[in-house]
Amino acid sequence: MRTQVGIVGAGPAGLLLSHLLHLQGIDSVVLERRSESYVLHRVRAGLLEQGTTDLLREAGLGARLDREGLVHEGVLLRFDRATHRIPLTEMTGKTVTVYGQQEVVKDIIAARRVAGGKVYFEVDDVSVAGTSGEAPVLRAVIDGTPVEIECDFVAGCDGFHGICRDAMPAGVRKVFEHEYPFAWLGILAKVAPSTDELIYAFHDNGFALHSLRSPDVSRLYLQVDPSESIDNWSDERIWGELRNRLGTDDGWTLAEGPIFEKGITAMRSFVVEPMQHGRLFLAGDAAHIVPPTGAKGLNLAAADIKVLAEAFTSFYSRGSRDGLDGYSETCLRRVWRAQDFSYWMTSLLHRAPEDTDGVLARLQLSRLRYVADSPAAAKTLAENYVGYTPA
Ligand code: RFL
Ligand code: PHB
Repeated sequence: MRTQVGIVGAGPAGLLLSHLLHLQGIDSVVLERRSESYVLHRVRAGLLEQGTTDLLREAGLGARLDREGLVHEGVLLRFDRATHRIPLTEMTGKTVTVYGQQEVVKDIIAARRVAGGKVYFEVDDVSVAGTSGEAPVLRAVIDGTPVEIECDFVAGCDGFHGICRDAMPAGVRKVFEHEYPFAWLGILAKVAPSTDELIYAFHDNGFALHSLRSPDVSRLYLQVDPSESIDNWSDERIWGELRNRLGTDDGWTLAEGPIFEKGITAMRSFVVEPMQHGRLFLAGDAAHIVPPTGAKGLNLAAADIKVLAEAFTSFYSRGSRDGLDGYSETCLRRVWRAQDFSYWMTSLLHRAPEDTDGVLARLQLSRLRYVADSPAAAKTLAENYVGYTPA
């Protein structure tokens, strides 16, 4: 087999890249380890920046997004049992949209099918070779048959646990990593959201987030210890803790319903530099992980892919290597901005286990009051939350 761009991973990054390349007449092959059903049902992100929804729309992927996506013009901070609204759109002119990551993935897979795109699921033993030279090769086992795919370029879109990052020579890559002393317990529940806008709550027992997926599905999260087992969290305990951490003095109540999905996710910040070597380009979670508090992971993946698709387009249409050569530097500026914002949001809202004398909690409360009171401080949160493109 031969293709122009060999893509490892059919998450949002890999699928979007293959779709954008197709629109420019560039051939690609996507190799995915998991089944199509697994990829379609993996519950993850939910909040899309305007830059991401604009990109999806421009790529012809906006029809269902425009019908079903919930457009938000503000976000709520809750602390001291009161609510404070940050008017995102008033402050930045931009909106954010609630639309589940698996819906984005579903829309792109459908578009790839219509176009006869080559997306292979349940592919085993993917390996990458020759990316330092002129003729990279992807090897894999498809339907029990070993295959070799000659490529002009390889895009490593295989997430945090993928194999492409390690295909970069060890002497070339540098990893930056920070682990947090907490994790998120996330649920999906069949109940109408008790809020129109996302609520980020700071509480003595820890952080809580009320998000949503649709008019009748709520998505909620609780800060827990990273060693926690989901078996210790009955539905009653989860709702009790959510009621407690999200509680207010103004009569607001949290509607409860059947929980149909729950899981615990560790939190880390991770960046590999550079994001490219030779003919190998890393994008999305393969190159960087952010803690979910800033809702940046999927949006960063989409931003990488926009830059990479444009770089391949100018290479194939005009023979220019400038975009490809500048890929890592362009992406890393946005990645580090998002890392800083995600770290800041995480530190603002989570209870630190080491804070035994309450000094940190008092500093956090002071910072939260400042963000709620000062338009300058609120605007800093707002312009990063809706997606900031560094100069
Ligand atoms: P993915 O989605 O992990 O896809 C990588 C794909 O590569 C496949 N793969 C392989 N295929 C072949 N051979 C191999 N050896 C392979 N190894 C791996 C995998 O099976 C997979 O299909 O990475 P991608 O495409 O870079 O997308 C990144 C996003 O998924 C991620 O950043 C977001 O989900 C992060 N995130 C959020 N991001 C947001 O922008 N907004 C949010 O509100 C938000 N909330 C979240 C989140 C992530 C969460 N979790 C569970 C980590 C909330 C949570 C709880
Ligand atoms: C989600 O809806 O899953 C979500 C929203 C905002 C975040 C993280 C996750 O910051």
